[in-house]
Amino acid sequence: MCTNKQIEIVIASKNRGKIKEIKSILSNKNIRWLTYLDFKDWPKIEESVNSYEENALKKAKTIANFTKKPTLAEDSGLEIDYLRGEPGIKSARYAGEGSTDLENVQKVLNLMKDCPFIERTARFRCVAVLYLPNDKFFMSQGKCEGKIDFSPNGESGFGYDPIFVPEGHSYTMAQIGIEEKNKISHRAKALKKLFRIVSIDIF
Ligand code: ITT
Repeated sequence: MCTNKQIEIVIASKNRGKIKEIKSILSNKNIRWLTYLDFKDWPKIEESVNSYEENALKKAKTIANFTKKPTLAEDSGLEIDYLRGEPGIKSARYAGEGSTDLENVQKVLNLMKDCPFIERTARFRCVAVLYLPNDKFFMSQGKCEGKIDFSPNGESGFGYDPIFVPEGHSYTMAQIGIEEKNKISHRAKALKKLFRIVSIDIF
């Protein structure tokens, strides 16, 4: 049954770029968002290198158990064919623990300096999980195909957006802006699918 009641959902992420996009993608839902800024003693979550699914579920479950509220998490990454799928699950820390977005981007560009444009195919992937306090959870995924540019361009977004040119576009994700990104991104696809599945259970 669908009602108009507002529900609280915690976003289990410390990535401000992600948080902003999640809120914007789901802005048509009647949700009061909570983040790590609303809680004391937020747990530190060690991510594995096994799969996006395992990481997304671990983040959502840990924070749902901590907050006792419905919790949304996602794990995402950039897979580059020339680099045999790297940085993939290691995307956030590709240039080492604590690395910045710029350092990660620079590492990719250095490794790809001899790669011609035609072979620069890549995709962003996202696995999203909504975990409920009754231990029921929902999972979905999304991907966005594209190519890796030769140099960074654009200011919006985060992570690898300045070097990722989505399929069908001539500009990078950081140049097309958040509104356009949220129509085509891996995150938008995963979240829209997820909320189509869960809306009957939580709203
Ligand atoms: P949380 O675990 O706290 O959510 P995180 O940044 O560590 O934050 P992930 O482990 O899922 O999250 O790593 C995702 C990384 O993949 C992210 O830090 C970027 O480097 C990259 N990435 C994912 N989605 C992206 C996007 O839409 N645009 C650019 N880069 C993205």
